[in-house]
Amino acid sequence: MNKRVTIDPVTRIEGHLRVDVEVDGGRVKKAWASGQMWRGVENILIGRDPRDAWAITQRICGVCTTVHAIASVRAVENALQLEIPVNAQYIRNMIILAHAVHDHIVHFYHLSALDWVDVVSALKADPEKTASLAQSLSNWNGNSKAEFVKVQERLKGFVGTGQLGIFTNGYWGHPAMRLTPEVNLLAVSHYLQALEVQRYASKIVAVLGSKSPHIQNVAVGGVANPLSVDTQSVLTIERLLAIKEWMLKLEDFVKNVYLIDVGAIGGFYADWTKYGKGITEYLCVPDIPLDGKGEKFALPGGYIEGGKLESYKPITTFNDKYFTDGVSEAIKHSWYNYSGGNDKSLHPYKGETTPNYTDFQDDGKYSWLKSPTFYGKPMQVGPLPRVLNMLAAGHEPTKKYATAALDLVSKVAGAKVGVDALHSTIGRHAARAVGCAVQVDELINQWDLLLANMAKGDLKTFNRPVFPKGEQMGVGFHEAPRGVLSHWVVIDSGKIKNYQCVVPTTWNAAPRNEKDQPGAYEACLIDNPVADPEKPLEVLRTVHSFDPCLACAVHVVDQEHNPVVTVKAV
Ligand code: NFE
Ligand code: MG
Repeated sequence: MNKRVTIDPVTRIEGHLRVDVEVDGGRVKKAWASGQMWRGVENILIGRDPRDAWAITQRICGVCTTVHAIASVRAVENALQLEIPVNAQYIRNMIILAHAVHDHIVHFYHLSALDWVDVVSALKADPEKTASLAQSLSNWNGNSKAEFVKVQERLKGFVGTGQLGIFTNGYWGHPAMRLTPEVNLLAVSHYLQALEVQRYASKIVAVLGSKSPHIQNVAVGGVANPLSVDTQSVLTIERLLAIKEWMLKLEDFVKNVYLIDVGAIGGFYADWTKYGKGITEYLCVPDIPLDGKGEKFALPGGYIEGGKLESYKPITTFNDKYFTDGVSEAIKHSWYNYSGGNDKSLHPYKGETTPNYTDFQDDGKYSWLKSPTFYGKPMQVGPLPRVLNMLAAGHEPTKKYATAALDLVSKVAGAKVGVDALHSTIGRHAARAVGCAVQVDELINQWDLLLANMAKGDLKTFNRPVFPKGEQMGVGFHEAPRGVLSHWVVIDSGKIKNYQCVVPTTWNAAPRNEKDQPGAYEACLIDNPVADPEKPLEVLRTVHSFDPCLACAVHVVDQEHNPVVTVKAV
């Protein structure tokens, strides 16, 4: 018998997401993803100075706080064909990478691990056994028996008072929870350690970006950090050395804890390589530009068709028309109208943002998200597309970390697990950790590049933009933590005429498009198991594996239409 399950709101994400599934025979047969709050940042930008857009668009989100600033300045620079000093590129790159590392650590441990880790079960663990297991996998200095005893005591304190604090309301004891008490204790300990470690990434962003969350140092034309080797008031060698130390702490944690935990948990949950595949059209953009123009990148990107790595088609520069021409957004199932008809799909330079709320209609309009497509097809974006594209491009560091992660999964699972297993719910977590290891190495590399360039006497960080009369169009893309982010700006004589943000979570959490094809969340949920419709943990596993950010996806709260949230798990 068909059962409808509505999860509203989905928690441990950013923003307001509703997910509906129809379950039959313990499996998901149909799914809907719905953005439940309207934002309209794009409309706020009309008529403004393009040099201010980065500060406004950055307020789209409090999670990926830096990414809209970066995409925005890149869009305006692209419209002006303005080159920026390479030092500015290195400083922006360090901010981007530190932010990404932060985002991934927090997502795995604090937003999603509790879908897989039973906190209450950790009370039954033998800390000695946890220590010997942990030490067999990694030489991280937080893996001592004393540490695990301490964490277990803390947990007993929580549970003894009946107050689980941050651990309240998990699906503890759910039949889909499969880890031993020892592994659960290990994971809970690393959850708490990760809270400490993530601060180092935020400190890097704060020092380089002058503030975190929401950096203050970018400018159309570069960055506002004056570099100097001999005054205290600017970005000095002393500060840069402090940053380097924090980078090394992050490197230690990512390689010796995060990557290992994902490999081990992936091995214990090897059956989850069978679920969550869905859309295998994988889009990723190149990032970490190594020159002032955006023609050379440290991390490759492109498009993979139907999951076949050999179909990889690279996106090569900030001006690559292959990317620019391919993107379009539909609203047939979204709470908007298009002046030319709601069955149309519009290129972002011609994009429209006109709200039309109807309530939730299964076969009609049901989301505030638009449906982006690349050459007419819905895409999956994010950590998995990123890693697969980098593998397809022959990126050596990605190969190294992907091999290490899959070898560990195979060892724990007791069976060979290959790249194919990545096209799945648990594979998305593994890919995020692999990408994070690549990013932490590149973070350190960008520091080296900046210092080497400063040593040559180049301290330049800003080229002044000049806005000509007439119309210019530009796109700024960025491989944000959740995937492909692009900002599209049309400038008319120094003022913004149109602005569209096409955001990672919009790609992934999109409703059906103009051809009624489902978005990535919707497609990935099909055939997902659901043991107990009252506690749809397995649905949350697949949705959380994308790290949803609905604040980004539906970019100003509409006071009039703010819908009442109903929580029901039927
Ligand atoms: Ni608000 Fe974001 C990222 C952007 S969203 S978190 O990464 O852009 O999908
Ligand atoms: Mg948009």
